[in-house]
Amino acid sequence: MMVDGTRGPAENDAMTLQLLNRIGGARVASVTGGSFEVRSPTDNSLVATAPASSAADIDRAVAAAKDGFALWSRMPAPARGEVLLRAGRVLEQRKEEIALLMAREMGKRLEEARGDVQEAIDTAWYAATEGRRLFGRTAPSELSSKLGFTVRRPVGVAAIITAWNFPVAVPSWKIFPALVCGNAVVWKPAEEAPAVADLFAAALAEAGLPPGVLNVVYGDGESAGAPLVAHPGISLVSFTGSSPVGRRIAEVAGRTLKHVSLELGGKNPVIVLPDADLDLAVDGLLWGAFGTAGQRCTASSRLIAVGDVAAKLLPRLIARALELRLGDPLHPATDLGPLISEQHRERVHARVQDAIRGGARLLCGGEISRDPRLAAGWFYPPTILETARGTPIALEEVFGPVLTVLRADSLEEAIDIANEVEFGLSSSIYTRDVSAAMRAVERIDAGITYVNAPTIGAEAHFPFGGVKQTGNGHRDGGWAPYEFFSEVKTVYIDYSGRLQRAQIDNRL
Ligand code: UN1
Repeated sequence: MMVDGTRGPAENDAMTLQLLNRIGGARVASVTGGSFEVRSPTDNSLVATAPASSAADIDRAVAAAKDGFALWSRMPAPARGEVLLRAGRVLEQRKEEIALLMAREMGKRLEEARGDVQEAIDTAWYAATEGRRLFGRTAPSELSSKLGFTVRRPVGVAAIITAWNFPVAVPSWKIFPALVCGNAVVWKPAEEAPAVADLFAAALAEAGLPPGVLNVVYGDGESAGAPLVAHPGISLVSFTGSSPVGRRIAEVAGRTLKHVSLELGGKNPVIVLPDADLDLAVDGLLWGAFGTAGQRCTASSRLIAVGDVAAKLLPRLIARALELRLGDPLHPATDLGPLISEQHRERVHARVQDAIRGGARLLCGGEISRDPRLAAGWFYPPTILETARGTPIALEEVFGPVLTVLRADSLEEAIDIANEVEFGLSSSIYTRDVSAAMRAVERIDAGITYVNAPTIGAEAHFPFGGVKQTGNGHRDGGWAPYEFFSEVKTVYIDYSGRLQRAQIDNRL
């Protein structure tokens, strides 16, 4: 592991943002006046203070969203789409500013932060044109002089709760379709990345989104997220985060029959067959496992090496992992920024230590650097472990730069291993054999399968989500969320001028 200079822990008040909730077009402190601090995971400098919101703030935000809904839901969908078009333009102009703040606030490398913002811009273009589609369907009626068709209607106020690891892209996947469909939104961004969320919300306001249509409430899950999900004024909940929290949300929302879309954990496998292009596989594994310091729900966290491929693949992979540089996310030579927090690094490290105690073989990493240039941040080195099937590290999500190596004798066994976790988000296979690739595509239980590409790299116009404990059947991305954020009304128009009875009249 190599090290790049990180900035000292100097605190600069001029760089500290004082955030306020955004409710009904106004920027307001929390009802209690309480706030919390957001510190950079790179150097512990103070990035922002944000309101510590609770149920009273949620009440206000939902009331404002109801007013916003009354106006916004009546605006024609193409006009709503035009606001999203303008939002895309504002995000494009602000791309660098947002990316810089993102890198500072949550520690993602600047290049990746730019990609995060670009994903939101791509989503805005898609959403803008979707305002002119929102297709219904028509079918012939079984009765004469009668027309049947469907239209899509807004649902109401959507609660959107998002994670810190894609603090702009993932909110855009949910907020833009919610808005185009005519819903109003109360958004609780992750407490680890409120400052970048505020820039995102500001872009929408600048684009001309009317007051009350997007309301933003800062705070943690217990104090702000829980009352938001439980609030009777909320009709829809869209959440990206951990599986335990997702289960709680589904339970609470189930009591009042709210619509719920959940995007949860992953333990994403990469199968490498002996015939694979190994240089390509190594490049993909490094990017998939260690990009965003492994803090992606799509991170490649299991390498399943088939047959004799491990002997050639592992030495190359380890040598390249050891070359990766930890450091300041703003420095162009940095490969891995820090983990999000001290507690998270402790959790990641504890899992690695437990795995080693349980018999896993450490191939690289696994130790917190003592380099003074990294002392102020929550850095963790790229770590590769080889372990037996069924061990905790082979089954559970780590959400850090930790790749677990498993061996299989055949493609069939590799697919069985791929499928033996509770999650099913992304997956990948490296091979030159088209039949093997297609067998994997057919048999891997996952929402996404890549062939000869890593498990990360979803594009804005395709559905994104997973099976099993990764979600509840909904998808972000592409055309899928427009189904979730709208409801179908079926319309029958009988212009025969007489009573016509379905299933009874007009029969031969
Ligand atoms: C996530 O990890 O929460 O495909 C989202 C990817 C990104 C999105 C990841 N475009 O990895």
